[in-house]
Amino acid sequence: MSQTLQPSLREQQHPLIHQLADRIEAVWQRHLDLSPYALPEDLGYVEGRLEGERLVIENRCYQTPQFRKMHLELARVGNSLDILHCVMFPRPEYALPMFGTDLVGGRGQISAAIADLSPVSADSSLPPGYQSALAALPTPNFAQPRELPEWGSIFSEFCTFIRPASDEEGAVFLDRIEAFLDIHCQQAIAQSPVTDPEARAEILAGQRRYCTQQQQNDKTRRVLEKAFGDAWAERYMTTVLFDLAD
Ligand code: BLA
Repeated sequence: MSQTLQPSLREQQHPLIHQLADRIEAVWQRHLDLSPYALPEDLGYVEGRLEGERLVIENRCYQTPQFRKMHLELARVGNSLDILHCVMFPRPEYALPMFGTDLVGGRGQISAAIADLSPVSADSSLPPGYQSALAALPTPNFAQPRELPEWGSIFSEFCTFIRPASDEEGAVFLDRIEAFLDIHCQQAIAQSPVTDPEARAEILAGQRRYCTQQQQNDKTRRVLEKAFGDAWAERYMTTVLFDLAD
């Protein structure tokens, strides 16, 4: 019997998720020297059940000279929940912020669209090159901005968290995230690695703070716990979604 090729998950997902996934990978390929990054072998493609519905998770992971791990995850629960999650983890020798984005939606509507370049320095400030490039971007006025949860204190002043109110707003959000990524890749490839062990320790501490806060997102945890159980969710959140360099 001939094997049918599975269509990629993104083709079944909300158009905004599909488009953002394509754009993230295009920016990465345009600027960076990508090599594969191996996830724990049982966690590349995962299927579970959530309240009788099928939960599918598809992960793509790369690394580059500047980034320890660049993770793009697409997930779908039955026909009711669509998720895109992406985080770029710089190597601890690079004083770079964390890029992260999460799009969550279902039944034709995206309810949460968030993206940020989050600082890891001890004083929680972005490097000057990021500050000026981000401040020079247009600042769109979205009709439905959303309030950050308490653990969201890790995000920068440029964090964009909205419920897109229309297709036009979705497109504006996509352009802004692509601009974040362009700036991030350009800044990253122009950086020299730090050699001072104290500087490296500060970067690692900042990344640890970021991951510890993100692990407190109960909305993500609950979806994973319901589909896969508490222990699996804990392992997934700490080794795949928000892990730390050794
Ligand atoms: C919100 N994340 C959510 C929500 C769900 C998930 C169901 C609630 C949607 C809503 O309030 O409208 C679920 N997200 C997931 C799951 C995965 C995922 C299951 O990524 C992975 C399998 N989250 C991130 C990153 C950021 C992030 C990188 O993974 C930001 C850079 C943010 N997600 C984020 C925030 C919320 C959210 C701030 C809102 C939380 C709240 O309102 O309490």
